[in-house]
Amino acid sequence: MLPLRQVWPEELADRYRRKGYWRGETMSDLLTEKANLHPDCPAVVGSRDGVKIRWTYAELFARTQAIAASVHALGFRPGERIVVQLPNVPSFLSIVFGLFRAGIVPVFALPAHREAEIAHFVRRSEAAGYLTIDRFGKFDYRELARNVAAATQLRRIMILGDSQEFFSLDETPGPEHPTHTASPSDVAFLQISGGSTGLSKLIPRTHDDYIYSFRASAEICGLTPESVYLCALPAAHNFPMSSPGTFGALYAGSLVVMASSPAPETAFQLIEEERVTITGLVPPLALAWMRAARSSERDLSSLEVVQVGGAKLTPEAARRLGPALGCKLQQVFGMAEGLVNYTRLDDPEELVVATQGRPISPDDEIRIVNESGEPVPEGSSGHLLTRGPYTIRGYHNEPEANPISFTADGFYRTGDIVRQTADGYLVVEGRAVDHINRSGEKVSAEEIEDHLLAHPHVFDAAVVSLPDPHLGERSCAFIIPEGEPPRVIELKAFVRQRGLADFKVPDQIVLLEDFSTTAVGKVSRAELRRRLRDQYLQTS
Ligand code: J2J
Repeated sequence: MLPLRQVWPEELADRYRRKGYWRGETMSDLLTEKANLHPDCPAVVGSRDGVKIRWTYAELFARTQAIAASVHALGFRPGERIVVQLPNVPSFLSIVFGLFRAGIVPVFALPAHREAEIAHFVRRSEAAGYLTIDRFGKFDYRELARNVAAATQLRRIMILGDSQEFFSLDETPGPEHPTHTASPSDVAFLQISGGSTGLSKLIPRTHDDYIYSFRASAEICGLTPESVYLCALPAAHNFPMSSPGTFGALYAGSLVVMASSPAPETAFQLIEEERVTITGLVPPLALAWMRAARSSERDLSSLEVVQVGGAKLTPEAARRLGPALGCKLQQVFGMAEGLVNYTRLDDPEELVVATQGRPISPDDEIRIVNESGEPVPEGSSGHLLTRGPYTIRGYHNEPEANPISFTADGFYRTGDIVRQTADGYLVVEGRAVDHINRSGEKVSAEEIEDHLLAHPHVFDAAVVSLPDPHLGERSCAFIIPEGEPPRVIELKAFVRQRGLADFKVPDQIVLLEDFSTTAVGKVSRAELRRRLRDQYLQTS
C-alpha cells in the first residue's frame, strides 16, 4: 500500500505553525473536545427513511466511538482506506468522525457516483473497504456494491442499514476500544478532484491544513454556537464540508441540519423548522430558491447568509439574491485542492456582487500568469496559480500529472482564468482547462470522450460545454459516426451503462460528418473543442 503523504517544505511548514494556522489538532480530537465542552447542545438534525434524527454533541460523539469500534472489529487498521459513499444523513458525520477516530482514511465519493467511478477510487487509493447505505431515494446502493465487489478486490463492504449479504455497521454506543492517535501532519482523508484531464484524481488533505481551512472559514462566515448550518449540497463535496460547511459548523459548536434534497420544498421546510441561519448553494440552485421564494409560504426569516459558489454567479443574479431571500449573499470561490476565497460579510455591495472574494489566509499566495508563465500586469486576467497553508502540493500517486498540475516551486495550477482587483479580490473570468461545470459538478471532457470512443459506431468524439439557462453549463458531445450512425438515446444509455454518474451523461449529442471544416491542419484537442463550440454557438 502506497503511503499517503502531503509534505510542505520545512521552512513553509514552520511559518504556518508559527503563525498559528497549523495548531497540531486532529479531526478526532476536535470532536472529542467539542463533546466535552458542550455535550448537551444540539449537533446534528436530519432524517433517514422518513424518521427524524436529532443528536446532541454527546450523542454524536458516542456514535463515533461505536463506529470506530465497529470498523476495528471488522479488521480495519490505521492508515487503511475506505471509500465512503453516503447521502446527507446524520450518520454521515458519525461515520466519518468514527473513521477518523479509528485512524482510517475515508475517500469521499458522491452519492451520484456509479461503479466505474467507485472502482476507480478503490483502485487508486488501494482501499480495503467500501462503505455505503442500503438505499436512498429510489436507488439501492447494495446493487451498486455488488458491481463494485465484482470489479475490485475489496476486503469488506459495509452497509449502513439493511446490509443483506454485506457487513453491517454498528452505531449502537458500546464499549470503547483504544483510539488511534493520529499525527496532525498525517493525511486525514482523500477528496476527489473535479478532474479536468481524464479520471478524477485523489486529493490528500492533512489534519493540520484542513482544520485550518474550516476553522478560519467558520470565523469569516461568523459561525457561533447559535448558528444553524443547512447542508443542502452533497455532504461529501468540499464546499459543504469545509467552507465552512458541516465541519466548520461543528468546530464552532453550531447545529448542522442535513437536507435530504436541496430542492426548495425540502430545504425551505427545514429552514422554517430548524431556524437555519446559513447555507451554501451552487448558482442554479440559488436561482431556483429565488424563484420558489416568491410563492412560498415558508418562513425564511432566520436566514442570515446564503453562500453561492462552485460556479460563477452572474452579477445580475448576485444583486437580486439578497432581496429575494431576505439575507446576505456571500460569494465563495474554492476548490477541493485548497484555496478558498470569500466575499466578507461586511464588504460593500459592489464587491459582493462583482467579485468572487479574497483568500482565507494572508499566506495564500496568488500568482496570475500568461501562457508562458510570466506574471500579467496588475488587474489583467491570466491563469491562477496558488500555494499556501491549506493548498495541496501534489495529488496522490500521480507521478505523471503532478509536474503538470503543480509548478516546480509548489504552486497549484488551478486551470481558472481570473483577474485580481486592486484590493486583492478575485474575479473568475473563465477557465483554461476543458471541463464542463454542470451545476457545480465538474465533468472532464476527456473522460466522457474516452467512454464514447468505446462505442463501436463512434469514430471520433469531442465533448464541450455550452451555456445553459438551468445548469449554467451543459455538456454537448460532437460525434463522427463509424458506419451506421448510432441513435442519440442509445449513445446516452451506452455511457450510463458504463457505470458513470448521471451528471456525466452528455446532455446533448450532435452527429457530424467530420471535424475537418473546423479543424484545419493539425490542432490540439483543446483547440478542436473550442472551434466546435464556437461554430455551434454561431449557427444555433
Ligand atoms: C466560478 N467558478 C468557481 C465560483 C468554484 C468552496 C466553493 C466551491 C468549491 C468547488 C469548493 C467558483 N465562481 N464562485 O471546493 O470549498 C470552479 C473553479 C474551481 C473549481 C473547483 C469550496 N467556485 N469554481 O467548487 O473542487 O473552476 O470545488 O477551480 O468542485 O470550481 O471545483 P471543486
